[in-house]
Amino acid sequence: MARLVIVSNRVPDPDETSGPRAGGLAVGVAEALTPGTLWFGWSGRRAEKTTALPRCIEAKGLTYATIDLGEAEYRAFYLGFSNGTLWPLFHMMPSLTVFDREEYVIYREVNQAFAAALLPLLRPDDMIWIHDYQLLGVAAALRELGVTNRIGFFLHIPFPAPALFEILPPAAELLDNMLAHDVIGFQTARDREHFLTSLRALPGSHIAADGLISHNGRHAVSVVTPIGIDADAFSALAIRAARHVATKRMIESLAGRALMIGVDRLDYTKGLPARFDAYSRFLSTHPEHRRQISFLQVAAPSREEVERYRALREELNYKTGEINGAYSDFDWVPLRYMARPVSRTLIAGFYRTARIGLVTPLRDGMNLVAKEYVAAQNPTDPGVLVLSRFAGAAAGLPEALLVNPFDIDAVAEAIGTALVMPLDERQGRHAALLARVREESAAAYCRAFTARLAEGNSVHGH
Ligand code: GDG
Repeated sequence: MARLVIVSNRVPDPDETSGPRAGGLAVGVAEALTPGTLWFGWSGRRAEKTTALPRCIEAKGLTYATIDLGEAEYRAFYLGFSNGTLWPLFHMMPSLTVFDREEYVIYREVNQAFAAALLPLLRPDDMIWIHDYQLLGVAAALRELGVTNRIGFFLHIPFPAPALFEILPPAAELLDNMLAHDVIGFQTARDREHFLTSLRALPGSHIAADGLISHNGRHAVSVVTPIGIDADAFSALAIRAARHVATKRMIESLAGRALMIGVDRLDYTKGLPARFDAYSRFLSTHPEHRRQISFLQVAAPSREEVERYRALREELNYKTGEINGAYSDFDWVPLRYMARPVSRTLIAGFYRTARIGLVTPLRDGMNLVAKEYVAAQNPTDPGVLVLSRFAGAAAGLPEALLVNPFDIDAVAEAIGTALVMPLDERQGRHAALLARVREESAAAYCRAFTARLAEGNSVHGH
């Protein structure tokens, strides 16, 4: 068996005993980490200059190889082009997108530095699997260095509609870079279609009837391999967590009221201000339900050095004050807002306690919170998932209450519908959703992608 080499922007710290930090990638690729796997990427640390030699740590049968980013590279590559340009644009928010040519130059250089640092660790038959938007140019840089291994790429976030993608000044170069991979994976059929439509406009590229992409003498295939979770393990965690003293305290504090929960990184793509507005609309239009519900929003801060994220945090502080100021009673607080990370065990226990899971991103590659919420439910008395149509997860979870997160009234109505949904309907929807979450799992994702990557020369033999 060829060794698998995973390349991602952040490599988790193997010493972190508290489990993965807030963020979906580590949850999804965990299944691919069979003994011997090498995981390469940024340590999360900053140094004066980007390090050329990776630091290797062996832990639990895996090798973690990391480099530190220079301060200037951190600003231009990570905060700048990755999270100030690609992140908002790929989530189809052009008005939040800024472009700075110098930042892009440094993005390219950091991608080259990743490739150069990885090169000495590579063996001839390694299968390389690169992850996400920060690293679009690593494969092209590896090819420049003479690497002929199989290289795959998976995009965790949406691929934007072509009319938005073309806004990006280096759009053509990035597409060209993507074609240095043998396999290019997306979360949904829509993302792949957006990519292929953009590709059709790229001079010199050709897409055959069977989907094989040809460009400058190279071949690639595009695949749809939606990411998932280990549903049975998460469900076991939720059952254990339900017996935890903190979960019991949570249930006690509800005093018989229904819990509604949201869990997100504090990110403007997650639609939190609109979600708070929808809850406020629900409270104003459904006075009869006012004291029957408590909404807990956990929002783990991320990318705090990006100005837009700070502004979002302030906006949510303000809206929380508004809602609680207008509707609280001396013995009831409608909105509990925690702008800090909470342990994975507690989150699992809270999901299981919650009658409603509110997952309303404006745009999301997949959204694993939706799947975790489903897996955590008690099948005999399950809660209801309210899910944005614009999360990749919606494509595979049609039995959720699907909403347009921009439509505040519709989300408010869905909260009302979920709150009074009869038991048999909840059970029916949940059984169907759970079957899908178990099927579209992390293991299935890793298996499907690595199988395509391993197909090797048969792809070239088309
Ligand atoms: C990207 C794409 C795609 C959240 N808060 C806490 C916490 N979390 C955990 C959740 C979940 C994960 O973080 C978030 O995953 P998502 O998938 O919802 O979102 P992103 O981080 O934006 O992930 C996304 C994903 O990549 C995988 O491809 O689905 O579309 O944007 O597991 O439970 N975990 C803990 N404390 C928190 O406060 N412990």
